[in-house]
Amino acid sequence: MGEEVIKESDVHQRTIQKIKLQVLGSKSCFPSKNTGFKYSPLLSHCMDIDNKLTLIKRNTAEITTEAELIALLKENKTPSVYLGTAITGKPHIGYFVWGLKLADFLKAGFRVVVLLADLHGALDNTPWELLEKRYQYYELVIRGMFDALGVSTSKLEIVKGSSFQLSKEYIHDLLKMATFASVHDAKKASSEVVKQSDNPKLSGLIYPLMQALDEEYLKVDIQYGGIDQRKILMFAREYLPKIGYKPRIELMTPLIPGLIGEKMSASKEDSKIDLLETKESIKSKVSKAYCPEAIAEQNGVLAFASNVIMAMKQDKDEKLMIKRPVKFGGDISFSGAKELEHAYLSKQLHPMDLKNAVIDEVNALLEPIRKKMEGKGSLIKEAYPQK
Ligand code: STL
Repeated sequence: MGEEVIKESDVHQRTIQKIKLQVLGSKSCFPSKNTGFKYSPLLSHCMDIDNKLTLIKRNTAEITTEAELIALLKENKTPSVYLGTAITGKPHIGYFVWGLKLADFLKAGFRVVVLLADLHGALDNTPWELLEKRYQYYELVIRGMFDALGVSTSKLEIVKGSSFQLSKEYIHDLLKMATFASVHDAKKASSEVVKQSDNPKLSGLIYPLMQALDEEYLKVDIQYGGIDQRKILMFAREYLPKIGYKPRIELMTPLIPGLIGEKMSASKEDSKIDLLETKESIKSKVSKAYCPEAIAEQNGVLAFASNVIMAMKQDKDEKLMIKRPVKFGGDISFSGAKELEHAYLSKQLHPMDLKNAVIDEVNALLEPIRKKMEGKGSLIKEAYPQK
């Protein structure tokens, strides 16, 4: 009775605040001022296991298993994690969600690997002749995204799938796993990730086997992916041990809705904003987006504002400023996702004002990526010839 009810998200926020205080108040951790909450390798030494766990767990949908994660953090070594993305369509702003989570892992002292899975792209119907150019495009744009996040890419390993997936050992293990995995299980595993058709190719069945092997060959403790990867991650957990390798921890974050109220997908133009979208096009797509007043479900504009914009602002101790005419309540600012969501759901913030703020924020966020791609017009044309 009378006790303050503390929500899990508040606990996370308080822990982050506590970490910031610990770190900023400690000379041994931060020799210089003005570091904000950046990704100092020293930072992880100052964090105890509880704080690391809180950071890693924030905004996750599932961890299989949390007990294994805790045990990993307790082992006194540098743990490692990887996220894979297949070279398919074009990277979009949904990638910022995993970029932020990888930044959390870096802060917690992990070795972080980003796998750019070119062969998986081909297995999922990216034309073979475009694969190399698309890979080059992905690599540049994803480096630009980490610039935008303030994460130095020197702290990450960016690995090309085909650089190790064609080794004798890997192919041997792939064939070995194929003698254990049933067609039924491989089909089920890839059903939400690989494009489906009436006459499915064999490649879609090879895809999950290779993704499982990647965990072993990248020598990581954790595979991280969106919750849409769940079946494939569970397949990896089941099948790696069958060929004598240890199962890895699988960690998933929720997907944010696209702009037209469905899953953000590379194949639906209006549902997503490319990492190289122009200012005019961002304005047009966000203006048209599904963003009903006071409703959070399927609201991609609010979801991006909460999960990406507010998360980044909060880590930098900044507020989101929204400009409004005096007749609509005047300028308003928000310190965190919860504050923003509360104002939106209680109609203190109108969709139009949220959209305008998101247009400006996304535009500013993508600027470092545009810079990175300056003078790369011919690469873009070769990677995406029809456009
Ligand atoms: C997609 C979309 C997406 C993630 C992936 C693919 C992941 C692919 C992958 C491939 C190999 C791995 C791990 C992940 O080892 O959001 O089309």
